[in-house]
Amino acid sequence: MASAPIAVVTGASSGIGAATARQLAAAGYRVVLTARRKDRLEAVAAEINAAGHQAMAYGLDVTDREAVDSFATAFREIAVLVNNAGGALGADPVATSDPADWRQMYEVNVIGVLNLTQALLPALTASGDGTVVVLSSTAGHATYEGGAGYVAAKNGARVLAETLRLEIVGRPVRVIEIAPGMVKTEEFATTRFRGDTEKAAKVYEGVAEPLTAEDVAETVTWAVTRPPHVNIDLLVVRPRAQASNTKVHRELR
Ligand code: 8X3
Repeated sequence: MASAPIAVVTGASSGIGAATARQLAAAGYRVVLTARRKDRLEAVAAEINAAGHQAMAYGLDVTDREAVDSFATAFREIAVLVNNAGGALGADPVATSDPADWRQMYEVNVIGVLNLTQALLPALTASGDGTVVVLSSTAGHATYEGGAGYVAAKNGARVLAETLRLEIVGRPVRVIEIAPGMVKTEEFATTRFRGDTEKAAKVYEGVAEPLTAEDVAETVTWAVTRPPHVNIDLLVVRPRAQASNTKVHRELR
């Protein structure tokens, strides 16, 4: 019996990455979960295996090119790469934001995607039907006050996906961009505000139903499981309460 195709998911220790790993495993992929925090990663992988699916954990920092290259040598063929690792740091205006935050956001949201995609492209091609997913953001499509550093980085991720699709047309590899809007995960806003849970809570204040990590994982899994000739170029997904990055319906008392 042929073994199940491999799906690599970055940033898989929590949130959208963990939910995507769970759903791709349930869809029949052997999932390789990567993230920096090996203990959390192993817990998610163990949970997937306990459910009767196939998962393994690999501690990896997507910004460490040497580590990424060495990770890539373990695979001859990979069916799916989900570039999910990323995030925002700070929400300060251009006039006062910290260049170090901008650099770090560029490193993880853009160079991280570049590192994994470059390193795994040969194995994705060798699979005969490879898929690269880039989890960008609605921030990669329109700006908002206090968002410039993150918006610039997510625009970088979007441009990487669009350009790669042009450059590899004719090869058996799809490039899919999924751009989520407001998603309430354990960590996104808390990381952005450096542990300030009050500020983080404000992001979702009064919003009836922000998207969940599972909602986004479903869109990723749906896009990935279309027949190989169907390329979902871009899928923008927001909660019903969010009409644009800056037009959010809040029910405040
Ligand atoms: C997250 C969406 O609106 O916080 O990628 O930039 S937003």
